[in-house]
Amino acid sequence: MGDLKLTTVEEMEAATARLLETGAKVGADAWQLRVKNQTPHCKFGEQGVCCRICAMGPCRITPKAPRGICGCDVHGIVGRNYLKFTAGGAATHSDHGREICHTLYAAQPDGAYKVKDPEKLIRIAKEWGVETEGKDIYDLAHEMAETALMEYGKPFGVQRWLKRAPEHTQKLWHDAEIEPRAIDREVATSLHMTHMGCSSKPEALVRQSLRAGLADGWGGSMCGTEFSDVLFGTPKPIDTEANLGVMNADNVNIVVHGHDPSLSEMVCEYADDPEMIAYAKSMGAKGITVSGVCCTSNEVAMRRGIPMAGNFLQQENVVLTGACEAIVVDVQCIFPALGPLSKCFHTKFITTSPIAQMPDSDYIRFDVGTAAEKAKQIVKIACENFKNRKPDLVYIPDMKQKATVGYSLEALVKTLDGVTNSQVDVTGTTKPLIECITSGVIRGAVAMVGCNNPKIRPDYAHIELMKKLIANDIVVVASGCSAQAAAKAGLMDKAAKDLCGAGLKRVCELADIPPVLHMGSCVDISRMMVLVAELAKDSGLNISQLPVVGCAPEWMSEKAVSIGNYVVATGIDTFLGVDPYVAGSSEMGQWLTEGVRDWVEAAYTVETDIEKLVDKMIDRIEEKRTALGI
Ligand code: CUV
Ligand code: SF4
Repeated sequence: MGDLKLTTVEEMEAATARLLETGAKVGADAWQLRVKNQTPHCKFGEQGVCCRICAMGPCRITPKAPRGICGCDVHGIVGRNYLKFTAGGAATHSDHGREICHTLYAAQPDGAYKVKDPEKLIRIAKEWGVETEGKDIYDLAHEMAETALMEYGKPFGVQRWLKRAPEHTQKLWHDAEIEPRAIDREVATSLHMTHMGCSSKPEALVRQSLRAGLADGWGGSMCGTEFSDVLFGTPKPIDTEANLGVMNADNVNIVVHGHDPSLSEMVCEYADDPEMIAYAKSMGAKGITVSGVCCTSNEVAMRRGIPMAGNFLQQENVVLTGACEAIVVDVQCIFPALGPLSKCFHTKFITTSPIAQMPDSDYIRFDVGTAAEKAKQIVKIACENFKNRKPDLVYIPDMKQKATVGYSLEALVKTLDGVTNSQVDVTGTTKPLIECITSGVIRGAVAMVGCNNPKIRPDYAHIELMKKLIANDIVVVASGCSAQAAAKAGLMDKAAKDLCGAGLKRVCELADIPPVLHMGSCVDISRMMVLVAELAKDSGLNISQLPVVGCAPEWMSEKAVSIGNYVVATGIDTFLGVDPYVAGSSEMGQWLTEGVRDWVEAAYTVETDIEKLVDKMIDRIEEKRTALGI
């Protein structure tokens, strides 16, 4: 194992500065400039005290005007805003999950989409009590897809996946009346509650925020993860690379960006096709390089080892390299800035989803029926665009790190089994991990998730927190842009074991894993929920007793708030580095950081000082250990 030299945030910033020079040359702006134009932000908005849900407003709460025209106080306004924010996130993740179910419904043995993990499909079918015996696997896939789609709108009952939680957790949810019913219903109920003249009581708004979050994490997101695995394969450890240096100046560079793997899987498939590679060569390139940005990148990295060009706030950088022939996007977290930016270069900005349409893009509508054809068309366009590159604008920072990714729950259980060499059955258990934690070899675990946000020095919080955690023998599971920050820095290189405390280092060596484990995209935080559920069941503890916390130090999206709500509701203390626009209401603050603990045995901590944030997490983990007497 070679010596590891981490890529520092300073180095990444220097590379960005160099790319911004190219931008200045061609008259492109970038988020760094737009942040300046938007600063200072509106104080009312920041505190969550502006209400514009009816046309008597907008009403802004100040000491002199403590109530809106309808009489709503600041707590009601902040609370409604918080619930609306959550509903937006829950809707988004869940709709992504729904798209995956539709893709599964269209899977055919000779079609573009196939069932790649029939075993997992059968396992879920049995879990759901669907008859599998003697059934054709595609018939079963279609039946399961339809059953899953029903979860979105069924008139009665609660989410099927809830049964995966320990009984204690299920009881807490039931008693707190936060078991999510149909997914769409929780989103609609949230929007109903936040309509003018409905709920203005923080307790009720927070309760529904947790329920809508659970509809996401234990509903729509779980559908997204589980059925993506069925369609595209359950991730296994695989080597890849990360950071802008994965782009190749000699090749046609296609960058996939967004979230839904249905598109990126097909693009990767055709970029690998000998016919397409020959076509790229006929255009003067040496080959085709597909790399990714944001969660769609995580999806294809986990399953195919496709390299990760960057995370959220690096999306403009891929175009600024001047070497991007096409940036192909599906849904979510895509900067509308990519339209005008791509016009400053030869880059084709290709939008594909009716859900994410943007000016200055080429819209190639992608659907399951024509997926193969459209993917091929996209790859061809990129190849043909190679000749339009302006060589004097090309600069790809020489910056990349090795990463081992692909730690689905299934893979993790299998890998960690090697640690104790205990004889466990084929399906495996989390007992080896529990042994490591109880013995103190590993002190605990942190789920690091979420985006970048210019309010926090991008990637810095993710990377610094992770370094400190692993040095303290705390294993990190990561997803989303947090995982990409880790990979870009080098923390997913197995050699990063040398940055760990002695205990975690030993575990990394025995299991041959990096200390920061990539569990996937943001919908894959559902994998983390199943992991803690299994840990609780296998240890006989409640989830809230486990020395495990969640953290989103640089989050920015509505989805992240929905995630935070379901992580807390699952019994995991969650630490945020950015305030979710609730600072304006002491009552909302009280509910989120303390009140919810009575219902779900966990709560939020908001701490914008990164040093303090990490210490608070470590303290919480040690408190939990002490309470267990371990
Ligand atoms: Ni879905 S939600 S910026 S890509 S993690 Fe990345 Fe992850 Fe946030 Fe978006
Ligand atoms: Fe103002 Fe009430 Fe209307 Fe909100 S709902 S804009 S507080 S009048």
